[in-house]
Amino acid sequence: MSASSPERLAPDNAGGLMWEPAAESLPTHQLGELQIQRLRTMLENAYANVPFYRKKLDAAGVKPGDVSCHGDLADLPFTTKIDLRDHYPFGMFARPRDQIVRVHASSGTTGNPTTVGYTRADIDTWGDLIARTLAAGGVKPGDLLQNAYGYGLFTGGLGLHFGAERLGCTVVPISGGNTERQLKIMRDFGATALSCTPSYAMYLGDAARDRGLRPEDLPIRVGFHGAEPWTNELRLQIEAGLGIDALDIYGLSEMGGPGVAFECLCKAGMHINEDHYIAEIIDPETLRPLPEGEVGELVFTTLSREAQPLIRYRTRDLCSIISAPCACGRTSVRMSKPIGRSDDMLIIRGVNVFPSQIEEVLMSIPEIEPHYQIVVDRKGYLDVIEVWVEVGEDLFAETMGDLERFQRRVQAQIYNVLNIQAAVKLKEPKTIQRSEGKAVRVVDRRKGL
Ligand code: DLL
Repeated sequence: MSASSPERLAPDNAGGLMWEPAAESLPTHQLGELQIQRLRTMLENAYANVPFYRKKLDAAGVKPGDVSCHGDLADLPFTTKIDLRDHYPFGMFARPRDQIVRVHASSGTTGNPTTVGYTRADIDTWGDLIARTLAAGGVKPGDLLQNAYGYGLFTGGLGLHFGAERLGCTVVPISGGNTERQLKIMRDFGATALSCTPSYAMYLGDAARDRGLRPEDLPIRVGFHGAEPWTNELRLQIEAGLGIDALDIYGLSEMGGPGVAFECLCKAGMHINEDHYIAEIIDPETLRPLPEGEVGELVFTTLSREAQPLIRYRTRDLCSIISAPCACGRTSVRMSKPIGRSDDMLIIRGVNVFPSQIEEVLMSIPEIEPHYQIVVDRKGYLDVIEVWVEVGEDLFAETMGDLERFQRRVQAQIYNVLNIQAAVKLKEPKTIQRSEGKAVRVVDRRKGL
């Protein structure tokens, strides 16, 4: 793919643009053929270069060449986060290290994070998929994207960044936080597009209002929000607060990051980039594919990733697939907003947190008893997390100052491991409710998600 040239951009039927018009509006039967062709190449890559997949495919009795239609997908083995963790850091790579130009990572289950590798071609493809995402919101060269996703191992910051550069708009790598500066830069530089989590977009809107700024005082026109679940009600509030079209974008580190699916200006579900990912919906209990339109667990198979092909990766996100044609003219199926997860992963301000990670930190501190509770709530539009921990008699007999110091130590330890600011509340011995069955470790008071 060549880099940015405005001629590539063609209008869609919804007021946005298509970055790769031919690919984005490919007739369904051609798309299906392309998927099967790419699936076979991908399976050959996985079979030849990833010992884990060779073993798995041999055990399933499937050779890459056996796959000739979408129905054959069901014969392929699943991949889970645990598989990635077991092959940490680079055991799932299908290319030697001298061809890997970037590594990202996401917080995983207890212990190791999951790593994601990219070849040069993978980075270019990722850039194209993000360029599609931004173009669908009408962004083009001359626009200025204020990228307030976090930069670093998280895929949001650099993912949006490279895609914006590929599209040819101006990108401001401001990263997250520092609201005062965000609002100043937005107005001084004339940002026309914003990318950040939906909760931060809401927060920015409120902060602008508190400073007497009206939506029409802010130059931004469109926002690209994802990395955490959000509702259509929140969309309306973000749109009113900032005076923008707020679009949903979806992705996960294991699939390369954002750029897996995106909304067009019809705002009627997220278009899955089906020429690069095959999506299935399965029943998380029986693992059988579900009929179209039913809510189940989303499973993705990568079609073009060289460095890290993944077969039937279980995202744990629960949603449904919409295959009715979209008015924008794109031919890909869409996914509904994820309505929950089939595991216990919490998403706190865009950061993935497994309760087991918190438990591990707590249990490494001898003064803490094995009784704790994680309370997640929403203050205004931001998630807050409290960790209630029971401490032993000895500690409770200490002075107030000692207790506060201890509390800060636990908070710092949680921050070091999970990168989240949790308020630690120390509880007297035997005050956290005991359970007769499964312990209720997590109390999620956020509504509507
Ligand atoms: O959150 C990638 C991303 C960055 C997506 C920026 C969009 C924008 P992870 O940190 O690996 O990757 O988290 C992936 O976040 O399995 C979902 O549970 C959740 N998630 C991501 N996007 C959405 C969304 C990035 N639009 C996990 N709606 C996924 C709901 C989302 N949940």
